Amino acid sequence: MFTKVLIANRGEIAIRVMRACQEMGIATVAVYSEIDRDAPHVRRADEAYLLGPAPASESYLVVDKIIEVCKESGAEAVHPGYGFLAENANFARKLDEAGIKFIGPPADAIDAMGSKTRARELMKEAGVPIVPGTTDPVDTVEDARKIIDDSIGYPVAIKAAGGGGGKGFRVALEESELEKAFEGAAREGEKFFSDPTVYIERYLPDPRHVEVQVLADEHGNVIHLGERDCSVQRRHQKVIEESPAPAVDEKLRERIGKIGTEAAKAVGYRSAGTIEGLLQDGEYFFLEMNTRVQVEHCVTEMVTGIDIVKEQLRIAAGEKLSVEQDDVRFFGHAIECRINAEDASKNFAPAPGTVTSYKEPSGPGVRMDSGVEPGLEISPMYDPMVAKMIVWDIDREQATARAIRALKEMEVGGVKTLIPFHIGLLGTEQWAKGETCRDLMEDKEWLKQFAFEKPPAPAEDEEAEEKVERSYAVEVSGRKFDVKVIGAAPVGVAAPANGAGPAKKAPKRQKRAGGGGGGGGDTLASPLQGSILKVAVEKGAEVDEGALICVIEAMKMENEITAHKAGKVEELNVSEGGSISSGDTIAVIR
Ligand code: MV4
Repeated sequence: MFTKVLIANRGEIAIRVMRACQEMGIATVAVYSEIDRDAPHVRRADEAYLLGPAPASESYLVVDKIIEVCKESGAEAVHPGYGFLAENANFARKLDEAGIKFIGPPADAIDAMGSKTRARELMKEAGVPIVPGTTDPVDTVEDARKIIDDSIGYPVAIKAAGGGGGKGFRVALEESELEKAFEGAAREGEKFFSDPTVYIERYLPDPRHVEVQVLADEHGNVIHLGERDCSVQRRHQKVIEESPAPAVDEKLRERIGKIGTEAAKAVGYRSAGTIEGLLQDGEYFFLEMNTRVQVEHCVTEMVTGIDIVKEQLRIAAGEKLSVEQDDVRFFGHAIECRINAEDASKNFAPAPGTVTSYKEPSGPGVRMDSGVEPGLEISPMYDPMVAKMIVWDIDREQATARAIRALKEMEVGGVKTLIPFHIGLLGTEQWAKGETCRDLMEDKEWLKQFAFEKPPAPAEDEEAEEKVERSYAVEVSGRKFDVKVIGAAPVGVAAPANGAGPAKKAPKRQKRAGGGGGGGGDTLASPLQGSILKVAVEKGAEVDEGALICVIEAMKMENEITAHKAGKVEELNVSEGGSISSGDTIAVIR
């Protein structure tokens, strides 16, 4: 087994992987972007390294930088999580060339399944049922019209070959809608995957989204862990997933499971993967394969007791699967609710912001996978998922009741989340009957009830305010170290905006002291010694509390210094390129 693994991801999935590593005695290496310096996944790892600026294209997606960190830290393998580089065959190949194990499938399997047309062709050859339609790309609208008239018939789904998960997916119910659908899918394919190629499927009017989890090792063992139903979606993104699927009985489970293992064998698969499909009137059709661990893998873990991430680690290390098909048992029912920072009443619009308070539910049968804590910003730069709540109980009805109970225990302050939506949806008759709930997800009037009057109130955090222990993150040659500074908090000292939790409370403390007539209430002093990289305001400017004043570089780390209060910048003692000592006055704000 590996001794050290790098996790090339952030948030809840990075933490999920680290938990598995820790239980297996594997040391963990985190990577992070500049805005994630103080993120929970960074603190949880044994070591952490800076990748670059906040945009993923400059940090979490930089292949060479991640390989460099592997070499520097001595990590023998990389777990990509989901998203980012998880389905990037080039990344898998480059790791291979560098002698580092990719904890995922072979690059060729990623390629084969990445092209949805090639995947359909391969599956057809392997005898896996696909949604009727083309396996070759369709070049023009005229070609499409002919193919549909000759064989498929309306309605049709036009899908981008490079797509997946609903990106580049359009529907044409009749011929008059074809041109618009074709061009829309091609445009989206070009935008998201640099590939305008599209293919055509018969559009199924009301299918269920049913997928099967597979595991394959390099010793020829391929097993399935049953199915998940992910029919509750918005904008083609899943919001609730469950296992077992309400519409699947034991016989169908066996059939779908076999489709899954056959599909995996057909591409020489290894690691954990998911075969997604549509179920309509008892007929099951292959849709696409996700060659990664998925967000919703947890519901399968809850009903089988098998730790999918640990199996991935074993497989990548060349070991055998820890279970055989006959050992796999399904017990009870699990439901996952994605707690996104979104406003269900506004067409599920992302609602990024700072999480001011955070309380997780607990009690019997509740699992929380999350990467947030109070003070953390849900950045518009990344996925808006705050947490996943997974519950287990003996049957669907009781699991539903447990989910609603747990959702009511949960509190997320500062940002709008899907918590009220989940409570509402799980309480409907449609959900109780095991319907797809598509009518509800598209019902604007019904969704209106989940509007927030105002953003959830920030919580008072008096206890933290009293703390005089301050944690700083320092980076030495790009590697992160946590330094604890213990003592009385100096009055009027600015907190670096990206410093650790308690330090952020400094402005509040300072306000109090100022109120007591202690002077210095207007003075923003430097918390550290360093050089001025950037000055963001001019003398005389009106600033809001928290506005960026300047950036101080210290120990190779950029520290954003923000206004400790709102007001006018009456004095400004910093200039770009200059240096500053700890305690020096940066600005006076009145
Ligand atoms: C379909 C479909 C109907 N016919 N393909 C693709 C991505 C996935 N997220 C949803 N996808 C669909 N593909 C054909 N040929 C309908 C959907 C679909 C869906 C399927 C099952 C349950 C809920 C759904 C919500 C939206 C779209």
